[in-house]
This record gives sequence, C-alpha cells and structure tokens, in this order.
Amino acid sequence: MSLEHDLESVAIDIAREAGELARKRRDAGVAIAATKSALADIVTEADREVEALIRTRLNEARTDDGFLGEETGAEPGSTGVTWVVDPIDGTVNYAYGIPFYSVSIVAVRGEPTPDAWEALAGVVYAPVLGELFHAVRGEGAWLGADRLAVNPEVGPAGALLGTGFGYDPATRPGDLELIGRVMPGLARDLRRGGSAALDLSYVAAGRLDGYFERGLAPWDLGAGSLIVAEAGGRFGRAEPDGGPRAPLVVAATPAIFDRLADAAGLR
Ligand code: LIP
Repeated sequence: MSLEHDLESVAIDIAREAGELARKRRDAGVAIAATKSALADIVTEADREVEALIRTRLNEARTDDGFLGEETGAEPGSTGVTWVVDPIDGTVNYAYGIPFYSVSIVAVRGEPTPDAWEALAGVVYAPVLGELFHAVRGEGAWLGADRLAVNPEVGPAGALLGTGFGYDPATRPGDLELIGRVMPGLARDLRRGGSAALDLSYVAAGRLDGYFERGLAPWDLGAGSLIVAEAGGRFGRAEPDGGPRAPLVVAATPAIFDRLADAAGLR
C-alpha cells in the first residue's frame, strides 16, 4: 500500500471512532468548557476529549508524525508528515444539537500551513448523517465508495453557494458586505451550514456550486480543500485585497470559480 493510501486508511479508522465518540457525548448532553477568540467561539468538553482520542490513535499508528489540532495546538514530528485536525468542525451546531458537524483529519507533507503544505490524504466524517468524505492526492474524491465530482455547469437560475461568518462580531459588517458583492448576478441562493469541512465536501459532491468564507483556520479547511480538488473543483485562499484581514477561502466548480473569486475579491 502506498504511503498516501496508508495515511487515508489510518484517517478513516480514527475519524469513525472519533465521530462515534462525539455523537455519544452529544446524546449524553454537551458541556461548554470555555470560550476562545470571542463569546461565540466555544469549545465543549467533547471537542477536547475527541481531539485527545485522535492524538492518541495517531500516536499509536504514526508515532513520529507531527500534529496540529484546533484545541491542543502544534507538535512537530520527524517524518515530514503532519496531521491537521479539527475534532468537531461545526462546534456551535454540535452544542445546539444540529447534526451538521464533522470530524476533519488531513495528513500533509511540508510546513503545516495551507499555503505551503502538500495535502496527501484527508477525511471529513459526519457521524449523525453517516457520511464519510475522503480523498487521496491524485486518486479522486469519494463519499463512501461513490466517486465524487463537482457540478460541471451551473443552471440559468444561478449558483447555490455556501458561506459562513466569523465568531468575532466585528467581522460581521465585512461578511455582509462580501455577501452583497457576491450574490447579485451570481447566486440563486445561499446556504450557511456551519461546518466548513462539510461545506467544502458538499462542493465536491455537487451539493453546492461554490463556497466562500473569511477567517477559516487550517484545520477547518485542510481535509475539505483536498476533497474539493480531487473532485475536480478549484480552491483558492488569499488575503483579500492584499490587506491584513482574515484570509478569504473560495472553492467552486470551475464553471464559476473565476467569477466567484473575482466577486469575492480573492484576486
Ligand atoms: C467553524 C467553521 C464554520 C465557520 C465557523 C467556525 P469550528 O469551525 O466550520 O464554517 O463559519 O465560524 O470557524 O469552530 O466549528 O471548528
């Protein structure tokens, strides 16, 4: 088995176990452990417990790899491979009992930053929805055993787009201004799912024509960006307008990527 397929197999097994733990904890009731960057940026005890499980399993399976997790930060490794992990992406959905949340795990080579890494294998698992999206670099993207492909074209009514908002209320005016730039002339409607990893996977599955959001962390987008690319989609990330604001992510079918990127100010 190639390195990439071995990494994918490890990620799938761990994502399934982690997702089932998250679901079990959710059913038992969720405790908010703390807030982070803003009042809305919560972390639950389950986030911490699930990430601890993922770290333990990765250490068992790939002892000398590096790790970068939303809740426990970075630990360098010696193999050149780093695991970038969001234990529960869609934490607010999770806290409210909304099933649109996922475990996101990606193995990358090189510096673990989105602009520098080479994503090798990624998994996004939604335990309540029972859907496991996965991809290996150069080998396509899958939902379970079904091959994924982005929509080849967008209908005359316009594009169905996903988006999201940062936790900091100060970003709200910019987020709303961004929507005002993107929707006219391009979108038939918007969906705000609340899990970037699933939003990106939905682009790969053709359930969304495109997605854009400012302020995503590496663990939010790591696995989903590989899944989009391997499904024939395009993915871009940059400081909008060259300014110091939160980086903008755009992902879409090639049929509208350039128009969406231009309207969003990616280039
Ligand atoms: C979330 C993203 C979502 C974004 C939220 C938050 P978390 O990640 O998946 O797309 O809109 O602000 O960043 O915090 O649930 O891991």
